Amino acid sequence: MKKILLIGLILSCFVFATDNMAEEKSYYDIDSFEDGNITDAPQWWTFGDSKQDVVNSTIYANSPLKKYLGTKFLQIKGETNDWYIGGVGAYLGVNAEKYTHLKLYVYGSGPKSGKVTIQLYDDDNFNYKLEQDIENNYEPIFDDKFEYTVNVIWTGWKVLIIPLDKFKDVNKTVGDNIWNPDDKKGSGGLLHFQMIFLASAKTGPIDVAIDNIKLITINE
Ligand SMILES: [Ca+2]
Ligand SMILES: [Ca+2]
Ligand SMILES: [Ca+2]
Ligand SMILES: [Ca+2]
Repeated sequence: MKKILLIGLILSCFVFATDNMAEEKSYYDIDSFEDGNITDAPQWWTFGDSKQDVVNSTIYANSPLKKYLGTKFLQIKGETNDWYIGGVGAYLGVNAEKYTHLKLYVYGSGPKSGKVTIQLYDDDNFNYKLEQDIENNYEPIFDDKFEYTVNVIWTGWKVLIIPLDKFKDVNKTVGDNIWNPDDKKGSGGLLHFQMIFLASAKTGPIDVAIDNIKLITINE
């Protein structure tokens, strides 16, 4: 009797543990900016002339999505006379095979808020590194680069859920041209996550904000 009870207990612990694990592993947090800076967890690098600040979300106290922003989010501003403004990127090195969508909150300040090109780089030569050609705009030498552009034309916060299969390989002569961010053969999976900030016209500003960047799994 004691033995049966013990087995029952072990079984229920196991079910509980696997349940918990399934929930925890159904998404991967890239950043929610709650730590108040972009130089830690993850350590974002920045480039170009865009100005990005972690801002207190109380300024959007009236937004229906405010409660999901936590206390802070990333605000992006800047301007250009030739489309490109700047960007941010982070090293992830994560096996992202099981994720199906990128989910993020994007704030728009009207029909000409700007554009965000999101870039994903997967490791195709199995070394956890993105080798870049510094003579050629830091393009990858061995690994794939996938892109998806969000044209921010709305006002207020919006939740975007972008299927990863909407990202297009943009370097057909480099990598294997397949989205395969797994850990097979020692691959580092999804190496870099980058966002490039652009104006909505050749000359103009960007005025957007971003929060709660996650990879998620949606079972269809
Ligand atoms: Ca936040
Ligand atoms: Ca590599
Ligand atoms: Ca490629
Ligand atoms: Ca690939």
